[in-house]
This record gives sequence, structure tokens and C-alpha cells, in this order.
Amino acid sequence: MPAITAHPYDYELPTATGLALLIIDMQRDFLEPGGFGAALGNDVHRLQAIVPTIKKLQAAFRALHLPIFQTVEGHQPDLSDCPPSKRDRGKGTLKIGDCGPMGRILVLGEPGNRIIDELAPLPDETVISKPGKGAFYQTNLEFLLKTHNISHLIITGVTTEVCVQTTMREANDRGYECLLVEDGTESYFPEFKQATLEMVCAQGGIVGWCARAQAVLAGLN
Ligand code: TIU
Repeated sequence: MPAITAHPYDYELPTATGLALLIIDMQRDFLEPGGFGAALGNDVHRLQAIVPTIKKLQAAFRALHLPIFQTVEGHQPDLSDCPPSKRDRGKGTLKIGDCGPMGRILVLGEPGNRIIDELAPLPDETVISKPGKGAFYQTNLEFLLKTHNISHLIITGVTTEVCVQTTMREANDRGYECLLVEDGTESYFPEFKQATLEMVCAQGGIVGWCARAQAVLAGLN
């Protein structure tokens, strides 16, 4: 059976279908100045480094006609799906729903909420809007994965220890075999990224596997 060289041991690929690429929240809000990430006080520039890596994975999945699911974190314009605890958390000058340089912060459909141009989905690719950190919370992601007979998820995106790790844990509890791409995910805090990579594949892969994009690409071909 084909496999990807990974930690803590090789990640066996399903035969034929069953594999999908999950790209978490590669939206302007987190990668460009003036969005939610910056409003929380973060230096957003370091997240740019993973864009070419995810682009390569996206191209490979497209070439193999394997499904790609992207997510965006965002809220309805009336903020009815944003708990006050989320809106009021922190001491930033701009809060969720406030007007910033890229439109209303973390509101669906605003310019800042758009997936960055480099990773723009094709018209037939699925983008899931999510109000929380995990991609399974209050979304139809699980239904879509079941419909497509997906059992294995290659996970990328931002930020590693927030939305990516939450999603990987949610997926793991639902029985999905998850692999986190080490150089396809990034955090505002390098030490949190490193800790996440180590904790998810510790204890024999308690949450799943980790591998570099090159190993994923080699395993696919
Ligand atoms: N703040 C932070 O690190 N992340 C988020 O708020 N959302 C995601 O990780 N997408």
C-alpha cells in the first residue's frame, strides 16, 4: 500500500479515493495587515512563508482529481453566530464586526474574509464558513466528508495551535486519519507551532501524523 514517510511512523494512504486536502483559514484576515490576526496584536507576515507550500499541495491534489476543502473563519453580518465571549475577548482596538482597512473584521463576505489570491478556490471546490476555531463546529464538513467517502485528511493552514489543531482533534475524534503538514501550517508563535507538531504525533500518534510537504507529494506520486 502506498504510504507517506511521516512521524511517528509511515502514514498509509487509502486505495483509490478517500483522501482529501483540508486548507484551514488561509484568508486575508490572518495573513495581511489590517485583519483579525493583526487586530489581536500579531505580526502577520510570518504566515506568508507557507503559501507556496500549500499552493504546491493544492496543485497536486487538483492534478490527481482529489477533493480539496477550504475553510474560512467568519461571522454573519449581524454577528448572530458570534458569542459575546468571542467578540469581547482581548484588548485589541478593533473587535469582530468593527470596520477595519479590509472591511468589517471577521465578517463573512468582507474583503478581509476572502481566501488569499494565491490559494483562491476553483468554482467547483468547496469553501466552508465556520464560526468557531474547529472546522466541524456548526458546519456541514462531516456530512460533506461522509458524502465523498473521505477517511484520510491532509491538513494545512493557519494558525497551527488554534484553528488547525482544534480541527485536527475534532477530526481525530470522528475517526479520520489525519496528517498535519509541517511546512504547510504556521503560527504567530513559532514555539507554539513546534509544540503542536510534537504533541499531535506523540504517544504513537495520539492525534495523528506529521510530515513535510515533500514527503506528502512523494507519497502521492
Ligand atoms: N488567533 C489565532 O491564532 N487564530 C485564530 O483566531 N483563528 C485561526 O487560527 N484560524
